Amino acid sequence: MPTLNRRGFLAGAAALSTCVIADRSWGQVASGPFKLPPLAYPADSLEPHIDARTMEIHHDRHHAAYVNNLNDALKDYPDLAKRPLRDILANLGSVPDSIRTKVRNNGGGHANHTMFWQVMGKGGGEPGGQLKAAIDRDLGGLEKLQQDFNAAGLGVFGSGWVFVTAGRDGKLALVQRPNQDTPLMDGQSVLFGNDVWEHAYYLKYQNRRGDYLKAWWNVVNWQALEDRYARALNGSLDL
Ligand code: MN3
Repeated sequence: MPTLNRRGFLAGAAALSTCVIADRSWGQVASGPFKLPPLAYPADSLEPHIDARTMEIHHDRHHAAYVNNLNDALKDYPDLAKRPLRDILANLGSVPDSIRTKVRNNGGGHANHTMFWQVMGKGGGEPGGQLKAAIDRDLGGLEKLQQDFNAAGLGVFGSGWVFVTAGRDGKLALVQRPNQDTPLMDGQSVLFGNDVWEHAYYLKYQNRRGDYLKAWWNVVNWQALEDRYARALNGSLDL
């Protein structure tokens, strides 16, 4: 066993306790009773591409409603409510008929928005490392990805999402989903996605969804995406 000096021990213990706290708070996001995760940055951080008012309403009201409705759907099913959300969504067939649609819509909404806040931030820059290599290999490079992703977002009729999924083998794929559906429902991992519900952009962009889709790339947090990609590869990426 390696000998640790006191400083090494304290640093290790501090790292461990930070880890436990992070895991505990993540547990309340990712398994029930579900909690609304706070935004990790001020609501005006994504200005001018996404305005603060849109972020406040989107997070504090829309996402909060998905969380509340999900907990409400599960209130009479304590065993189900304790399961990780990822597990529930990947096995919607085992959710009782009477609550399945409510769990699909609101569980999907909670998972999608939890991901969404994480993949944004004071953006800029470009993908690097393994992620850049995967984008070049599977999606034809960043420029082609952005074109195809924006076209897919424009092509969602009504409300929905456009996602890039990551397989355990690292392979990336572009997919659309209606409503609050998510590739998690097909057992896939979501690297990132953009919300093309009108509530995500209407205050600033009105009906110009294409302008919103283009502007959104300015707030993509590439470092967060690289971290998510590393977790997808080692099987620890959750929502
Ligand atoms: Mn939304």
